[in-house]
Amino acid sequence: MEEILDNFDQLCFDHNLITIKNKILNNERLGFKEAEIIMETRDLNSLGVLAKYKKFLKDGRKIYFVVNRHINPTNICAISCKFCAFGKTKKSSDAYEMSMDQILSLLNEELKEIHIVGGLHPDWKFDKYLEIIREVSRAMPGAHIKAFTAVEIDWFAQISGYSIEKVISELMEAGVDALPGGGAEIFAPEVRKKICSPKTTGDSWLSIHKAAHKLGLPSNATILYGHLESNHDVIDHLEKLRNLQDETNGFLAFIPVLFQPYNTQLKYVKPFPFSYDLKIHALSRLYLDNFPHIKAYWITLGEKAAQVAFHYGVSDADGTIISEKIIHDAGAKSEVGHTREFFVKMIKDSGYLPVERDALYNELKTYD
Ligand code: V47
Repeated sequence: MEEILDNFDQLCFDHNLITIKNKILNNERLGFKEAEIIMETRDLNSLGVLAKYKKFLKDGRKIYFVVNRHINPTNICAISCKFCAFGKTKKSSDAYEMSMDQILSLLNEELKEIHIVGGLHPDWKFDKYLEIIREVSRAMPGAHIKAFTAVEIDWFAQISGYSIEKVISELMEAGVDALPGGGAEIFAPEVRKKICSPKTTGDSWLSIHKAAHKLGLPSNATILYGHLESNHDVIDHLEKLRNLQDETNGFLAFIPVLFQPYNTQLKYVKPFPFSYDLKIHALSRLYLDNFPHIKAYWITLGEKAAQVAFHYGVSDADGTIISEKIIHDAGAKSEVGHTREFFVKMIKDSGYLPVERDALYNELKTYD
């Protein structure tokens, strides 16, 4: 594997990256200073080589994907976050609530992962959410259910009076197999206050995932980037996740989510250059050395940019999704879903080996 780095020093024109390369070759952990160098470098290709090297050590040429579907049972939300275009009040003409029949009609035998998240409905009881999980689980014994962000779990604890641990245990009993990574946004309190002040704090998000891991429930983590954050905020976010992962080893994947401004109260935010997306993905791979996977979330990146991100440390392409709403309400330009065949071609066309997986990264099929 070292041969990937054979000519690194000759080709690299940011000499600070050579120090980082030596640390990576010696399997030494990167610190805050090295992360800053990564975020400031102009030698993107050399950075990509380092992230690709780290990815290859873990998975070789494999890029994973899953046949999955997103279900958002309601967009009615008791809180309003400035970055979000999905949440609606009950009175809004765009508000919706899905019936159980509508939810169940979205399922089919092909699905291996069902991702369920939605608004914090002001009238729904915790039992209603449990019932959704029970019914989906009953209808889909061959699929994993990845449901409810830490923000929803915090809400369920408030409306039920249960502890976080009791809420998580009830969800697991109903059929939840993993927690999605949403709601992490950015942990830095000052920026979090500006983009989503009513939301669960960063510390609570972390403690809910810690509780889930302790109860044996794996989860993902995200960062929402491309709004008001600084490089320091990004690195601090990764540092907190790396520390928690050292403690629990419960995270499966990290997902950088690029902010989409349309229809949000942050539409004045100027777009960042594409180099910033690539740096975030490469830094995630290199800094989160204890996370099994980094995802390219093609919904926010766009399909072509996601293919480029495969060369910047990414090992997972998420999946078919079929019908994405949350990010498309905020103007995402990607398709709302894709077929299995699309992923096989997309991954092969980028020079990688497509591996179909389930929600827990068990390998189902390799497409040679
Ligand atoms: O946390 C909302 C994001 C997230 C916007 O765990 C926005 O496998 C960009 O968590 N621009 C939910 N993002 C998505 C999410 C996720 C996605 C894919 C896979 C997994 C996983 C998790 O959606 C929220 C928030 O960060 N979001 N509005 C917006 N305007």
